Amino acid sequence: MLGKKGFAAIAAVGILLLASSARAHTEDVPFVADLLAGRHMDAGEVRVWNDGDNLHVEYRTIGGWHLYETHLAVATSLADIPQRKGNPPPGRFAYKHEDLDGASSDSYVIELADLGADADTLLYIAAHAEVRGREELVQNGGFEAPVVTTPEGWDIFDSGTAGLCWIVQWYDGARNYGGETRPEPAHLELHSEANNWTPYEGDQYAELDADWDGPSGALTGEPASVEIYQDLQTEAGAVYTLSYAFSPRPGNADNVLLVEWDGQPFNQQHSASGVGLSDTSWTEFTHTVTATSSSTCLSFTELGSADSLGSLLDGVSVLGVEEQEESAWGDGYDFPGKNWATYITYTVQ
Ligand SMILES: [Ca+2]
Ligand SMILES: [Ca+2]
Ligand SMILES: [Ca+2]
Repeated sequence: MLGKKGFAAIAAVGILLLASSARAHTEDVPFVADLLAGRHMDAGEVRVWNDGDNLHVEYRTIGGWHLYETHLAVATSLADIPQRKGNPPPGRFAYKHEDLDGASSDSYVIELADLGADADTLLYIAAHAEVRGREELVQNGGFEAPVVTTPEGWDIFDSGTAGLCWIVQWYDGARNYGGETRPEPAHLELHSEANNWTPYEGDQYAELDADWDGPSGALTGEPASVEIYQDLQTEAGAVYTLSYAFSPRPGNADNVLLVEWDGQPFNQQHSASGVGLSDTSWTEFTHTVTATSSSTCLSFTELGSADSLGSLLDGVSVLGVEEQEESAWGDGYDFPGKNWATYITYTVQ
């Protein structure tokens, strides 16, 4: 049972939440909601902010998604967003742009006075878009998560770490080395600014001959080659574009990367020496692959000698070949009807 202290704590949390939701949003630091296509695909974002006179709503797409139409409803109560039995028909929204022809952004500027809104007014915003794009099947293909924070610019992460998304298994090599036993679960090694080497994309990439004890550990040269994989949701018979970037580790002679897509016979090996390199040397590979079932395992394995130094991998992507047409909504709260449309709430500052 909650005592007085419990209620006081809840009240304090409520005040904190109100305070944070009322934090000033600007064009540089807008309120941001995901733009979800077909309910679950991340197609971009909806950004909301206001100046003294106007509400600004901006759609932005990412990753090969494009805008064809946008429809926007803004009201001071949920009931004032057009709905039929709790289903919002975008065609009846007050604001619309229907000739966007594949744009990657679209903006609305609406006078706050027209909305009957001033400071502290809570607005209900239904941001809908018709988009076309290709779904990305790989999660964390750029190895941007988890973020490396060590001063050495590299770190190891257990298979199963939140955000890592890849399953990691040790590959080959001894279970004992230097008086130590190989740790479980296996680790994936991520680099951010290690040795000032350049990622293929973003800020981080992976090394597939990893490490047992991390940047503060005493072991060097331990056998730490890994296989990493994801089981992708595919469609039997569907064709996909698989791409990734490989670099030898600078200074390391023996880097051998095996790529396997189990939906069809596919087995690709890349090897290169990093001797003489002072920075990464990325090569992007692109293959057309076919799925044979509803689940396809995509895996990358270090086949070089297991000694903590090996292949570097970044920019892993699997895209559907065909563009899909989808409805998309700024992700927030569900409308009451039997639909997956969502609305955002935003407090005017
Ligand atoms: Ca990356
Ligand atoms: Ca080590
Ligand atoms: Ca190696």
